[in-house]
Amino acid sequence: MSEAEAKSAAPSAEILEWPKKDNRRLLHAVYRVGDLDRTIKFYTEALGMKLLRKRDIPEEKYSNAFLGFGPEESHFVVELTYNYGVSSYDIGTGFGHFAIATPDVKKLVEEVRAKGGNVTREPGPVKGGNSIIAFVKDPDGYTFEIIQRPSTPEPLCQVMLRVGDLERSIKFYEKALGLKLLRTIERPEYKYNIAILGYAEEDQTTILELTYNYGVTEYTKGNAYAQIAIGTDDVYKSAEVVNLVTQELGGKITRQPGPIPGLNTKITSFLDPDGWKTVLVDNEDFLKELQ
Ligand SMILES: N[C@@H](CCC(=O)N[C@@H](CS)C(=O)NCC(=O)O)C(=O)O
Repeated sequence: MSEAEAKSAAPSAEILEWPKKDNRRLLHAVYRVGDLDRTIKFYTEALGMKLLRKRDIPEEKYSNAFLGFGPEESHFVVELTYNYGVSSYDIGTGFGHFAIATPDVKKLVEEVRAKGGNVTREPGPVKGGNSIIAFVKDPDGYTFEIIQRPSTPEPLCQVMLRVGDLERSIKFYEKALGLKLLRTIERPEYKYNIAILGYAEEDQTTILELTYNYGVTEYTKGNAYAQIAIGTDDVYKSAEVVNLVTQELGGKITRQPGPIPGLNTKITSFLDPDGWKTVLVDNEDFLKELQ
């Protein structure tokens, strides 16, 4: 490398270190539901979540409800969106599931069944592995995987999305977001591989599970699932990094960093190479919103 090249490479090399130094956490997953009360009832009565807050924005004709297993200051939660008058959505083929960890999968599945929930896969060892899992569907058709684990600080433990090129996605999420690759699972007998990415250990925090099915490079996104939000101490620096990484690996910034009009919370948002959306939210502004 010539001296001039070294000089021009230096700023981007330095900025690329930012996501690893930043104070990051998965904050919430945002998606649309056809009836807020119906979903709140199912999540609180069958899945054991708490209703944390609700807000109605009549000028924009939508309402939100936030649910999870603990306060938003320290837990990952779901942010449900109800758009006035829209009672159903297309989930598409790319969205996989949310997951709930529980010490007793059978017991939780029986509670889901007792509340009229739809159990799509009975409790038992995962095909090709040992962990005990089950699948249930919520009233809108979103899948929840129920995973048997000892008691954990974060029962809402995964968001699973399907991707078309696992290596590309791993690189993207490591570089653009500073997520750590915690482990990979290869199940050639079932023709899929998985990457588990997180900011802390899998039994302590919510992780992003990316699934690659052999030979499948594209999925439909539907209009139901929206995005994951992640906290950052600096949306501007974070957006600079994402911008550099999208030039190498694909994806694009869909909202330049800055305050949201009216709310003043600073955010930036972008699509990954598969088109999955992430929003980076200023940590301090987010805490102010909660007060
Ligand atoms: N083709 C599957 C690949 C992922 C997969 O199979 N995941 C495991 C859980 S890690 C599963 O759903 N196993 C089904 C079972 O054990 O019944 C997909 O795209 O969802």
